[in-house]
Amino acid sequence: MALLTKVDLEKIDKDLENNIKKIEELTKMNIISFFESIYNTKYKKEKIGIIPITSGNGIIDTFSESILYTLQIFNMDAFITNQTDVSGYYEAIKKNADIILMADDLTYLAFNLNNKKISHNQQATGRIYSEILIHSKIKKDHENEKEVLIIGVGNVGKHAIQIFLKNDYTIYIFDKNENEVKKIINQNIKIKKYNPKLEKKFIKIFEATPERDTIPEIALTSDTIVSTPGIPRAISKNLENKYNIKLIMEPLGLGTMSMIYSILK
Ligand code: PYL
Ligand code: MG
Repeated sequence: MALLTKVDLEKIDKDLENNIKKIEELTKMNIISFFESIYNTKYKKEKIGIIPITSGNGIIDTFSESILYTLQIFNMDAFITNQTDVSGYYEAIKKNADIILMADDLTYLAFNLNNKKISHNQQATGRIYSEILIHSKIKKDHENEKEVLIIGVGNVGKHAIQIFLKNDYTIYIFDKNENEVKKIINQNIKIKKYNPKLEKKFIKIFEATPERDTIPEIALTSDTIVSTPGIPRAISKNLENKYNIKLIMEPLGLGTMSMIYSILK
């Protein structure tokens, strides 16, 4: 999985502000109500401890601070431990954290000590970016509302497929890894291999790959909504402008909020 860099996180305040506004416009819901409705949970002042972890590639500059910033704009009671790793864990427990947030290079988790619920960033990210597309109100006359193009069927894309299947979508998938695509389309009749040559248009596109510009122009229409946690960006600025794409793309905050709401009571 691609590791975030300080550069990816440097505009997280603007990114969160812009994406929250777009999500509220698309879903016609207040963002908090949107999160609550997905998991049927409510935030009740749980104390959240963020623990910097030095393993593997080590601490990512502003990673913990970006998480703290996100939780604070949602008025959550959060803190970053002064210590890292095991000492940081000890410090968080001594400071009565109800929820622990920490990430090494493979796993970014949220754990609720009270109800023992745990969430994984890849699952929570696949969930939130899919739900945004599912709950987007679009113009009536679109025949293919319950169709989605999913580009990238890695760990995040795989979770997205499950969410769309649960919502009875027809899913077109594309990935460089042909074997992976074959395995997945054999799972379910509602999952089809995307073929750009058919020049099919999509109003809903989900992308989660570590490559840039992965969305083919031929799939775009003027109303297309692109929902992507993928870094670098899945669609160029000029295509975004040319088709007036509604782009939901933010590096860490939305996935973090999804993790938190998934483990509340
Ligand atoms: C959770 C992000 C989303 C995309 N890639 C994932 C990533 O970069 N994971 C690595 C996170 C390492 C954090 C570091 C720290 O600062 O505590 N151990
Ligand atoms: Mg990408």
